[in-house]
Amino acid sequence: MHKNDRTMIISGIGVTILALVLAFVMGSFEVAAPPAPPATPSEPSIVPSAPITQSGTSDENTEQVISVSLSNPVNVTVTLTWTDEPDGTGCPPPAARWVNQPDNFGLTIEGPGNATGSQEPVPNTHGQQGSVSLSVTVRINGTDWSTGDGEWSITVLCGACGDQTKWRPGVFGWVDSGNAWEMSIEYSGYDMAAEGNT
Ligand SMILES: [Ca+2]
Ligand SMILES: [Ca+2]
Repeated sequence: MHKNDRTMIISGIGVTILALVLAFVMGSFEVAAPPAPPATPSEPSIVPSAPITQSGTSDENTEQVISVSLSNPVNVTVTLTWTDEPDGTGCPPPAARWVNQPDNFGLTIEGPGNATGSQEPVPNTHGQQGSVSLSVTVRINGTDWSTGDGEWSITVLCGACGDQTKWRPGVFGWVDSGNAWEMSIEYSGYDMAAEGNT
């Protein structure tokens, strides 16, 4: 090899090394970023669900369990209403001599996620609709938004249901056996479908 050729090769290698050094210094070489940690699941939005209604009739001093399936609930409110019969209903006339004593109703709720609550029976105001309401909140387990999903048990507590009694003390009463009620179950739940978590 001619001396000049060797010189040119050595010079070329030198220029290449210098270019690499300059490229490194100028940032042309990028060091690969460390892998990002797994993203924490974001909390899905909470949306109200259509109320669920139930109706029934209870005997005095009994409990009646209602089972319902709720979809990823967070807050659940159950409202029970009842209307006692007018004074004198089903009694010997004159109706005006009879007074229908109040009926007593309460509630218990038991669901997944330690969602429990109870409300002792309370009486309706004489001649008016009775109502009792109970709310519970699901204790979400970490980021398990479906903690409260599944079957819930709601118990109707029917307490003392006052009879039709005569206005005059000491006179026999007339059994009030009409203990019908209406139930509304309202809740808000995680919108899992919108988050693509189904
Ligand atoms: Ca009644
Ligand atoms: Ca009554």
